[in-house]
Amino acid sequence: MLRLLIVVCALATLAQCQFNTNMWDNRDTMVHLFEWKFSDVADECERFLQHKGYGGVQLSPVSENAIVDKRPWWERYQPISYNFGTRSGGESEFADMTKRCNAVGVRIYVDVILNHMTGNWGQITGTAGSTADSAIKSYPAVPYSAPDFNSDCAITDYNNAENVRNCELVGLRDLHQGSEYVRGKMVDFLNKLVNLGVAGFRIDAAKHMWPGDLEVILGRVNNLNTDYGFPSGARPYVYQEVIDLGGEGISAKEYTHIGAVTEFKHSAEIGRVFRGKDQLTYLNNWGTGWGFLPSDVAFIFVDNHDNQRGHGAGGADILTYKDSKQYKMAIAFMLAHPFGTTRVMSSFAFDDTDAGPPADGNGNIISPGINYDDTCSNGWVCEHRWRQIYNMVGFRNAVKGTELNDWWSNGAQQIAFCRGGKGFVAFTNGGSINQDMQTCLPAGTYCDVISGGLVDGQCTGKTVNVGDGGMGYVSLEENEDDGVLAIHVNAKL
Ligand code: AAO
Repeated sequence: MLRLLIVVCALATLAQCQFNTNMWDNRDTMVHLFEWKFSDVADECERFLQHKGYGGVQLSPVSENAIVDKRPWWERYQPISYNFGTRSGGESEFADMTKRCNAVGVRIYVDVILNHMTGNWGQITGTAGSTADSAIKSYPAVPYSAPDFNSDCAITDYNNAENVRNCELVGLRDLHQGSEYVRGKMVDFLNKLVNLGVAGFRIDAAKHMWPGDLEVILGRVNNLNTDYGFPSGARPYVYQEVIDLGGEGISAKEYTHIGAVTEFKHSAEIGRVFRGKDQLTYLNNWGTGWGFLPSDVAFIFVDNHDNQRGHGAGGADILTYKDSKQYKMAIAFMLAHPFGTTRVMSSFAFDDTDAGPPADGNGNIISPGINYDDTCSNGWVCEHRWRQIYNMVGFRNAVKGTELNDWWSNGAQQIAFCRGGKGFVAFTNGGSINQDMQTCLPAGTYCDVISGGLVDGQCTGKTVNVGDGGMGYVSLEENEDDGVLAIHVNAKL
């Protein structure tokens, strides 16, 4: 399907070719380093992400935001200008990061806020020193003034597309993307990022903008900067945040011709299933069979920075680092399955759902510390450094380009499947598996990358002996730390 899209793109205008993630061929997954500083992201690309096969990083918003009392994480979703200068760093740190990450094959994706500016707080100051009078919608550092905005009606009816797109989301000053002047400012901002080496954008609150306006704005953005290793003519990857769990006036499908779209049904359903509220056996038609968007436009995740803390959509079934066994199983399934473009969440620990990232007394973000066993300290959870998660990123890379085959299930809470002749995975969410199974792999001994991993040629976890014909004895006990076993061609002894 992606190949078809590329052909269609080649025939159509360049503006429509925003579906390719621009990752290196042997990589497939991005990680959201939520609230990380640019200098820490750069270090992480070099010391960890490249070695584990991560293909990219999603940053928190990079444009200057209003400073909000007590420094909640969500202040970053209130832009006051398009200048650099947030708690993650300024332009020089950003430029150093894109240079260093691209050099080791890790792409950078920026979360851009085009829908709105700040809430109505009256006179405000931003993280890079700009000031604004949000009461009269005056943002001199762009500059924007009242005529650049829609009226101050509130979003009250998600069944009414006009209300959702022309009114204010939680009181945030709502920009009018139909205006040529406003479009120009946005294109300049996006081009500044492209020039500095980014590979694409998350479009925040895309649902609250008219698809026709977004199409024009994104269509005017330059091709990616070849100085950072992108082929000439490459378009920025675009994934639009459109929450569509069904039953509202706006559908995700209105945006799929522009780029990929966040598939929140995936997040909601995978949480429900791995919490045991559904049977794994029903995952046999995972994807469009569950009402999701087509694979090539579906941008998927188990949790995101909103729904891990009760914002956004998905409700109480969303799995997070707080339910670690089920969470790791859901992520393993997402990464083992061919469906969608995947993102792994990397969080800071929180109890208070408003709390910002680990910071010192002056509000400066504290860097994650790195422990001897690869995990993080200083309040950072670093799910992307959990062995079961990064090893499944490696699994996804190893099986890239294959389909799912040889589906097996016990008719209830146990499943297994192959990815071509390159990988095999088994799951149990109830009962033990102890039997011969078709792994589809060439004969040999394989290291289970969940209970351990291949370290200096030695397997630190369980092994599976595969005989001629692909059969191997699989043992996965109900009471093991993780309800998953995964083997692949790059972890053969
Ligand atoms: C903050 C304060 C506000 C204050 C405001 C202005 O919290 O009290 O009024 O500042 O000063 C983030 C935070 C917000 C924060 C904002 C600005 O989450 O709390 O407001 O920064 O600082 C909608 C949007 C979606 C949005 C999501 C949070 O459609 O775009 O709300 N996500 C993005 C970002 C997010 C950010 C913003 C947008 C703003 O990811 O971090 O906000 O830049 C329904 C609709 C959804 C809607 C939800 C929540 O969902 O379908 O479109 O999301 O409601 O309002 C079931 C349904 C599901 C439904 C859900 C919740 O699951 O199936 O459809 O229930 O009812």
